Amino acid sequence: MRQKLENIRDEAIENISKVKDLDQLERLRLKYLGKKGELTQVLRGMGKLPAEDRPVMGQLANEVRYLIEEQMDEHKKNLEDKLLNYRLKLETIDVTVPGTNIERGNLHPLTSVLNEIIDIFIGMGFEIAEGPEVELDYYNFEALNIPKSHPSRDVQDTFYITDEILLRTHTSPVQVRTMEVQKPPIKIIVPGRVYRSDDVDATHSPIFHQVEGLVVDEHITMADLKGVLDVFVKELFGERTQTKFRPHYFPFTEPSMEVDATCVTCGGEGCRICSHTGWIEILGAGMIHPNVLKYGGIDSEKYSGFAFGLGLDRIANLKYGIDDIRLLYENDIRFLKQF
Ligand code: 2NM
Repeated sequence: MRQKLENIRDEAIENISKVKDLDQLERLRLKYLGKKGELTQVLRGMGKLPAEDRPVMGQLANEVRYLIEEQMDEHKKNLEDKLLNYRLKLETIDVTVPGTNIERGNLHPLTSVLNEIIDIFIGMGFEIAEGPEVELDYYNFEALNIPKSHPSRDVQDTFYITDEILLRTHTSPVQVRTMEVQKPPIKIIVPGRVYRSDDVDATHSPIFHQVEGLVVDEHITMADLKGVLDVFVKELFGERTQTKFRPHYFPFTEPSMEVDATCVTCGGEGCRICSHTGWIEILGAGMIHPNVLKYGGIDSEKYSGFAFGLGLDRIANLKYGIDDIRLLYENDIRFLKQF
């Protein structure tokens, strides 16, 4: 029996030292120390020994058991340490590695300028109105007092879809639609995309953007028009900017005028941008023609109003020093990133 115990002890120690993982170790534990394990079997056979041999063998068996357990515990701890170190190494994060740059986008220059313009008019109590880009001839021309023979109705300028349907050439039809459904006081601006059949060059694009405004109430005069537009121009281009109102003609306003501002580039000294005049044309405006008020269902005896319009693309180009409208539509990221 002593020989058996010593064999088990030596074999177990030898096997334990070769174990590579915790599963293997557990299998060895069962092999020697489990219910049907080799050492357990030997202990069971202890009863067949002569009584005087039992204490010695019992002690030896306990020593072997203790030794095997000790070896296993120690080996287990080694394996666990190795596993932990391996995991820690795998999960190492080098916080000094440079991060990847996330590029930040920016608004299109047309969007930035439109946002600025909207803020200015919101500050003066205006609301934003919008309407369809595919429009009826009636709203685009007829209701704006533009007679059938007027040059701006020429098929050369307008994209017609049918005889009665077209792509709007300005945002004014939205003003008429608003008058139809809203009683004065009306105080709106209408930003939007408009279409004209122009050949593309540095200053023309068949698609461009307008912001138009409309104010209708009792006792509205040209003083209101001048006041609102002067404040607008000063807020957009700077407090020192001056305005000049020049007589003009539009079919939908009477009287009509164009509004110039002192040149944003030279401050009025005269430069290439303002063709050495010191002035730059910014807006068209006028007192709404009584016929247009009537088309909008508004009593022109009781109410009066003014309207104005500007080309957003031109204003954006002036503000940002862009010299070609085509750049606004090419979506070249190298260009757009600059604003
Ligand atoms: C302009 C210039 C002057 C204008 C007029 C109207 C309406 F619908 F009330 F008659 N809307 N927009 C207007 C007036 C537009 O753009 C250069």
